[in-house]
Amino acid sequence: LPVSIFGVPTDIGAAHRGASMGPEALRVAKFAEKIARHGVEVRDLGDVAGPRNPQTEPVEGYRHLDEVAAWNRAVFETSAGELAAGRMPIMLGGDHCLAIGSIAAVAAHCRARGKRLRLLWMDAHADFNTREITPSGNIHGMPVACLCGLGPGVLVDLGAPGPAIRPDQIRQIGIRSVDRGEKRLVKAHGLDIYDMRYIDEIGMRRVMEEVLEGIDENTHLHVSFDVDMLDPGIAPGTGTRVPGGVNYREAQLMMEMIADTGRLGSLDVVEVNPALDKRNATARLAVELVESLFGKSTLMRD
Ligand code: DIR
Ligand code: MN
Ligand code: MN
Ligand code: MN
Repeated sequence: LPVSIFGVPTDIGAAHRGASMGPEALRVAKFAEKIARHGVEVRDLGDVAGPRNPQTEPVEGYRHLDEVAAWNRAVFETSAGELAAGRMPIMLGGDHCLAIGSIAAVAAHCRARGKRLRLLWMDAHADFNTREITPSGNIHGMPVACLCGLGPGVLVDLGAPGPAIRPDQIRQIGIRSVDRGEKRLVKAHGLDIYDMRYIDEIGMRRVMEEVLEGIDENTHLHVSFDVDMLDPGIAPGTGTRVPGGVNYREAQLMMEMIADTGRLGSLDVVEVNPALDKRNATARLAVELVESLFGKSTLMRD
């Protein structure tokens, strides 16, 4: 599949400022050039536009809801356009609230074409908060809930009215920070969560086998990669660091096993915050991992 990358320079849904510089940090790390080395045609569409960050307090449980909705409408349109053109959209965030628009577009595309959607949510966080239970009001803690229909109409109904996806289409990996009310909610909705303890206990290889189980020729795989899934020791440049994350070898194995399926259809790379980074290390690591997602490996294996 030919690839279209586009930047979404905003931190509208996040706790810290600076993820708005993520797209440029990833470009400085040669995102497009490096994946092009692996035999894919890559086009950089530049950045999507949206409102500035007003830095206001949450209103009825949501911070910056109107602005988050505006950015997500723009993301939805861009992703939907690239999918319709037969290309693979790669969204460079920006904070994780933008995955609502990108995944709503993928879900609509899959529905129209009779494709099965599998969503791999790589994150330290479950991102399953709602206005009633959020400890922060930050919408980057809510995208999975919104995609499952738990959220405001302006975000839930972006593509078509009603939930964009069902919990059984989602696999979450790397999770180690779930808020109190959020724990109850993920349990109630039966989310499939491969948390760090599970990874420690059974190992990343077995985790990825389970996560990728049942994928066939008709499956569209969407990877939503929040770089805070990675251990902060190797990925310090992100706003909500949580100790005890996925290490370098585990992350490479994840990406290589996904590449082996040949079913990657779309990708988000989010929460890179160069203002908190050391020499752009986090963007550089993210690019290296995305190269593995596109088939970079040390040896020929077949
Ligand atoms: C926390 C932090 N769970 C919140 N969330 C996220 O504010 O809802 N950080 N997603 O990346
Ligand atoms: Mn996230
Ligand atoms: Mn996170
Ligand atoms: Mn919907």
